[in-house]
Amino acid sequence: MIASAGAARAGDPVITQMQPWRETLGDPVNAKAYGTPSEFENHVLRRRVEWLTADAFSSIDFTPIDQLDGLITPNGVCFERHHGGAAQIDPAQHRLMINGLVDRPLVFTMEDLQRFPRENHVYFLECAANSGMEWRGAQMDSVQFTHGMIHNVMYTGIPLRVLLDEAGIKPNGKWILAEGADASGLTRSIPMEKALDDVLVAFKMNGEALRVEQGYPLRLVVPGWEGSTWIKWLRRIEIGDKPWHHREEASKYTDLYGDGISRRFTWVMEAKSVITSPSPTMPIRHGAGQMVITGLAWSGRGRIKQVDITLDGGKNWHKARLDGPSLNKSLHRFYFDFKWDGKPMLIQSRAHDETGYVQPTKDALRTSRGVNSTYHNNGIQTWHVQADGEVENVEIS
Ligand SMILES: Nc1nc2c(c(=O)[nH]1)N[C@H]1C(S)=C(S)[C@@H](COP(=O)(O)O)O[C@H]1N2
Ligand SMILES: [Mo]
Repeated sequence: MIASAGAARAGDPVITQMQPWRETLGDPVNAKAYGTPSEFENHVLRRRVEWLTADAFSSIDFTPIDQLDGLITPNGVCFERHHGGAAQIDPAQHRLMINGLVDRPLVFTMEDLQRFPRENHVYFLECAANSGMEWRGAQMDSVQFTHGMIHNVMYTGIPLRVLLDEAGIKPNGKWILAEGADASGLTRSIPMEKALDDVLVAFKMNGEALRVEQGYPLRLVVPGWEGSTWIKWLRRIEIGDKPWHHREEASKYTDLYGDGISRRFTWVMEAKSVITSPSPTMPIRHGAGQMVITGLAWSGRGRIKQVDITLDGGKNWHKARLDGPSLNKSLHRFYFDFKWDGKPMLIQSRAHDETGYVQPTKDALRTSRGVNSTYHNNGIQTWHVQADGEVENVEIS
C-alpha cells in the first residue's frame, strides 16, 4: 500500500451524493471550436513581474512551471520575451531571404518552405536571464519567477543546413546572421558549425502553427543555446566571414568573470534543474506521509543522465526517478517518492548531464564569475519546507 491517502474517505458526501454535473447534460460537441482549459485551471497563467522592465513591449513573462507536469509546455503558457512587441504577420506577406556569401541568393515564401524535407524535435528554450534575479541571493517567491523563462516544445521545421545547401555557401562563409521581421529587428550571429549542425527553421510547435508570441509564421530553433539566438518572425539569414556587431544587448548577454574579463560567446545553456513542487506556490497541504517531489532538469549539451535530491540541504543525496522520454536538449521530468516525517526540510535537486557535467552550487558559480553577473545562472535552488508545509525560497551555503 502506497498511502493512507484514500482510506479515510468513506462517507464523503462528494461520493455518496448526486452532483449537478450528473443531473444535466454537459456541453454539446463543438461548444468551443478551439478548446481551452477547464475554468478551474484559470490560475495556470503566464505572469509578468511589473518592476522588472520599463514597459510591456520590451519585456518578458514567465511559464507557470509550478503548475505543469510531464515535459511538454502547452502552447498557451510558453513564456514570451519580446524586444519590440509580438509582430502580427500575414504569412502570405512573409518571406525568408538567404543572402551574403552564397552562390545563389534565395527568397522563400511560406509555401516554398513546405516543399523541403522537414523534421520533428523536442527542444527546450531558456532565456539567458532565467534565474538572473536570484544571482545575489534568494529573491522571488515562486518557481515561475525564479525558473520560468523556459519552455519545451516539439518543433516541426526544416534543418537550416538543407536551405543553406540550396543557396550554396561560399568557402569563406563562416557565420550566419539571423534577422527578425519584428519592430526590434533583432539580429544574432551564429557560427556556421552550429548552423549546419542541428538548427531548424520551424513553422509548427506542438503540432499547430507557431503562436504569434513565439514568432509566427517562422522562427529559428537553436537547440541548447540561449533563447536570444532563437530569432522569431525570421525573415533573413545572411552569410558572412565573421560575427556581426549587434546594436542591442551585446553587453547584456555577455557574462562577466570576477576579474571583469567578459566570457564572450557563452551561448550553451549548461545543465540545470529545479524542484517545481513542493515550491512556494505549491505548499504541502496533506501533512506528513507519502508524497511526491517533482521537477525539471535540462542540459544544452545533451541528455540528462541523473538527478539527485536532498531533503537536508545537501548532507545526503538520493537518486530521483527520471520519467518520460529522455531526449537530447529537452526538459526531463523527475520524481522522488517518499514518506515525509513532517519535519522541516531544505530540498534541492542537482542535475548530471551525459557529458559528466554536474550542476554547481550558486556559491561555486559566484566564486568563478563574481557577483556582478546575471546571465546563465544554473546554480542549485534551495526550498525551505516548513513543518506546516509552507515553502520559501532560501539560500544556504
Ligand atoms: N525577432 C525576435 N526574436 C527573438 C526575440 C525578439 O525580441 N525578437 N527575443 C529573443 C529572446 S531574448 C528570447 S529569450 C527568445 C524568447 O522566445 P519565446 O518568446 O518563444 O519564449 O526569443 C528570442 N528571439
Ligand atoms: Mo532572452
